[in-house]
Parts: sequence; C-alpha cells; structure tokens
Amino acid sequence: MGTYDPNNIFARILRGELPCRKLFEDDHVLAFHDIHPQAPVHVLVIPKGAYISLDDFGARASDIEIAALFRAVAAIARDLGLDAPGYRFMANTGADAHQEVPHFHVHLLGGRKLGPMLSRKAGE
Ligand code: DGP
Repeated sequence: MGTYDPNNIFARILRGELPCRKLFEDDHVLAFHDIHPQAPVHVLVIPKGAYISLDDFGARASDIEIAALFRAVAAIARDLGLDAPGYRFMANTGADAHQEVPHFHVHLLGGRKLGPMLSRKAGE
C-alpha cells in the first residue's frame, strides 16, 4: 500500500495551506466541491485522518471515523436535495481505478441523470 504522503493536495487542504470551497466539516470529516466537477454537484468527502485509500481506511480507521464519513455523505446529499432524484457515491481506489490523490476520498455526484456507471461493458 505504501506510506501516506503528508504533502498530498488533500492533506494540504486539511491543514489550511490550500483553499477549498467547503460544504461541511466535523471532527472527522471535511467535504468540499471538486475543482473539476463532472456533474452539477460534485463533492469530495474526506476523512481528517491520514488514510491513503479505501483499502487503508477500511483496514485502519476506527468505527467512529467510518460511521462519520458515511453519515456525512448521506447528510450532505440530503441537504443538497439529492436524496429524492438520486446521486452516485464512489471511491476510486488504486491505479486501475485512476485514483489521483493519495488521501482517501469519496465522490458524491448528482444534479443530473448520471447514466450507466461505466461507459464500457464489463470485460473491455
Ligand atoms: P480521484 O481520481 O478519485 O483521485 O479524484 C481526485 C479528484 O480531486 C478529482 O476529481 C479532482 C479533484 N482535485 C484535485 N485537486 C484538487 C484541489 O486542489 N481542490 C479540489 N477541490 N479538488 C481537487
């Protein structure tokens, strides 16, 4: 899995060294708008703890941190009015999934019909 890079972009946002358009914050979670939105709503939700990926988060985070992240995503989606029309919640994990930032984050996407989950058929 490698070691956590404390100078990744999201670590720097958490330390206040880089700006973000913050939507939500509590003791365990920060949520902000993605800089390159892929839908009318594209929010990133990240744990405050130093976790590289979902694999790392799932293995090392406390139950409280894991619950806080899920509860935050659902509450943010509800606050943005996405619960009724629906939304997508996803986490790119590792190289095959094209995870670019090595601090665990989930994407919350919505505000339009998002179409099928992947553009190619399974196996391609
Ligand atoms: P991923 O491919 O899952 O690692 O997604 C990383 C996302 O992070 C991508 O959608 C663009 C976004 N992103 C990268 N740098 C910044 C930044 O400095 N600020 C914000 N708000 N988002 C960023």
